[in-house]
Amino acid sequence: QAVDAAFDLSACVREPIHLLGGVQSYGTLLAAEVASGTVVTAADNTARLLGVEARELVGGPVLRVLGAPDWEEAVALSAEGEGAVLSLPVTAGAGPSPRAFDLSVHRRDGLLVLEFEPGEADPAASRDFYQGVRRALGRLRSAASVAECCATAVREMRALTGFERVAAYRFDGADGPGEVVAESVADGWEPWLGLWFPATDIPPQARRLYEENWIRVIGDVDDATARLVPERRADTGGVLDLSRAGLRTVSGFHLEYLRNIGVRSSMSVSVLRDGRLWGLIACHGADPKRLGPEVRSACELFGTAFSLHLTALEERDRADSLVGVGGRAASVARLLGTDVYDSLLRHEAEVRELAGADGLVVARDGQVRTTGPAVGARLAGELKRLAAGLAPGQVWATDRLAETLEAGGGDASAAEGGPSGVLLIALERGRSYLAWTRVERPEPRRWAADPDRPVRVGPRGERLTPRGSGAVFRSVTRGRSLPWQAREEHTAVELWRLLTGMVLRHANELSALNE
Ligand code: BLA
Repeated sequence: QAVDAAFDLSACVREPIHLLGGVQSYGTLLAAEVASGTVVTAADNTARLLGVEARELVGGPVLRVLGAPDWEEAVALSAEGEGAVLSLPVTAGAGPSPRAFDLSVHRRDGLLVLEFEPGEADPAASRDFYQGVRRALGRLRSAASVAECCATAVREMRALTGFERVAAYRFDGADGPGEVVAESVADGWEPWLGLWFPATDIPPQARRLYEENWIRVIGDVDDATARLVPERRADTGGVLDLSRAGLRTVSGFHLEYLRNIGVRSSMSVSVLRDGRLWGLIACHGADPKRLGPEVRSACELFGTAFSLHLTALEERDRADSLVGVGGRAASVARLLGTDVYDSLLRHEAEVRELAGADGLVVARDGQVRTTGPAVGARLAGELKRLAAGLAPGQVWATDRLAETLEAGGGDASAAEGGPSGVLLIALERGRSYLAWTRVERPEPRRWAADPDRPVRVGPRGERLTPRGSGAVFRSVTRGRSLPWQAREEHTAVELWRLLTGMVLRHANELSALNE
């Protein structure tokens, strides 16, 4: 029987997942000094795969298990730069029967990291796979909308890899929760489309790592990790950084997570927008699964193509939405008189409608006039402070005012009872601003787990609560308005430009009269 207690989620956030000191045991790893070829660290399963015990390899020459030409090629390939992972087929191992391996190499902390994976026996299979990737890329390119692009990506990725579930998972904010926005799933697996998952499912250090390294494969959640020997380098005392290693062992929390949802193997590929993590293509297998370096790098390439196409489609939608913005802003500006601040309020319905807002705030020299949702004195103070940090014509927008104020060190309680969304534009520097406001729009969400209790503590320690549609938990997200679109932000800038022009013209006319 579960004894419910608070679990310290900060343990997840602090776990150094790039320094876990082990690799997945279907392959093995050596790290050697580049100049001398002396082995500094080896995984404790080298005896099985390379024919020599790890502790015998450490301190000796890497040439004991790898031919000199292969070692030289590995050194040359990895000279591209720290981090780049390249692979080559080799025959390696001591003793009478060396074996074929796919060797992946990269440099880290002055060492050459060598990862050996038992080689692909069938070259025809890898040729077919290459054809498959080309076809998948072609289909991706012809997707005409963001939704179609996501649907194509999951379908093609599943066909290529044979995973039972492939989901496009999109984050709401860099460290926020996320939603399954597209899915391709085998018969008999519960559908996850539209489900939200708690932010804690993927802690921040994992998200940062996934921005750097775009793919990870977990071949078998029940694998006994091969530990690195020695665990700490004799010279530096540090643990080998496995951020770029394809065989990197993963967090025990995450392995339990996968077991909890009945998954035996997994792969995820980063989806990036402007260098930041937009989301992941997450894949689950019912059985252990090995994907060699060639297949991994093809999946990574596919992920990159998906990221780029998605960005291009979003940019195109954004550009389309900006058509006509200038004209609409101009027709409203024509209504306004030279008494700009008064006439903005006289025509408040038209001005408000420009940005699809529920209210307006017009402020100048401490005089604040409002329509729509209430803006109290404290909120007006916060808005004034924010506007003072902007150059004239610069916009600031949020669809979650309290949260944004709090994150910026402001007074979140100032937002209570007022608008949830604000689109603010500075007019005269430090003197005046115009803001559009929106009311809260509560958003119902279906969660795959209780976001307030992702982990429970029972008699045998903490356990991740199961995920999935069997555990659906409903919530309503509060404190948000409809998000502001690029079109609306652009409209605000256009209006500012027109107002500035009007004021300048008027000033010129006045000075002409006075001459
Ligand atoms: C990692 N969590 C991950 C990863 C995914 C998820 C995709 C990347 C690793 C992989 O490819 O398997 C979560 N998987 C999901 C989600 C979906 C999915 C949301 O398919 C939805 C479609 N996880 C927890 C808690 C902790 C935690 C409470 O739920 C901490 C106690 C940790 N998750 C955790 C860690 C990693 C992780 C540490 C990093 C694993 C690693 O790369 O080493």
